[in-house]
Amino acid sequence: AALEGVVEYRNVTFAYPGAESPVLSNISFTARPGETVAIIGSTGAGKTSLLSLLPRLYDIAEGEVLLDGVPVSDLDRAEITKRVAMVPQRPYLFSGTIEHNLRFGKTEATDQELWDALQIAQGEDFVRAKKNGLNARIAQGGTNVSGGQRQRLCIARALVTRPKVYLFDDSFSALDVATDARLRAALKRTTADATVIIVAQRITTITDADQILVLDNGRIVDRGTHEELLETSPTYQEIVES
Ligand code: DGT
Ligand code: MG
Repeated sequence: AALEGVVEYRNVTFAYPGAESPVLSNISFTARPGETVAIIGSTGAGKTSLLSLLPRLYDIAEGEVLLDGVPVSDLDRAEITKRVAMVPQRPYLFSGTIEHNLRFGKTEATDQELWDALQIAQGEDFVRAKKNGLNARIAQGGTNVSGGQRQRLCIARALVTRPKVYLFDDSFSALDVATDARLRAALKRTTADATVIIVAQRITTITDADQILVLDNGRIVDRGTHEELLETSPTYQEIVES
């Protein structure tokens, strides 16, 4: 049971290179396979920074980020990427075909696997509607697809890599409520055995998370399930009401 995708942050404090004060202070939580941990908090709270420490986009000064019990600082990025897929807040597409964009980092996937990923990501219909399907061209930066389509292609790209850990950074915000709900229902089936960490703006996206971390100014100020936080967390109540 060595490589299952257990994520643990242990007393993590992090400052950007050259910055004076930390953007994250004393962050501790564990996310296990089969669980969804959601992170919520106002803009600038440190949600993206927190996620970025797992794929080692930055190294930390204090505390530990562990993947299956091993500090990520002892793993190389390629090794982490095999197990962890991050859908970034500003999903990036590069110039090339849709197939090209979906296979990024996973050349051995079959076409059927690409279509399966698109189906889960609610991207199948718009790709089928294109004359060239998977061979349709994407312009540099994905400027010829909508923001929501871009998000769905980037979610499909993550699914193609079949990771143990999924990091979704506000990945559902450009979707309408109905598409968001369909996508998450499909994701839930597919990622049932994976570890899922979701940053979200919309409360409905995270009400069924196993644990919600309320992040404020770089600190976890409250944690619990949706029901628990409604009872105990004024900060969470404020977010729910906003
Ligand atoms: P969002 O996406 O607007 O909801 O905000 P968060 O919660 O994702 O916040 P985050 O992690 O992007 O930013 C937290 C703080 O860190 C904020 O004061 C801006 C700062 N920050 C973010 N990225 C960088 C960076 O690349 N360099 C430096 N020096 N500071 C950064
Ligand atoms: Mg962010």
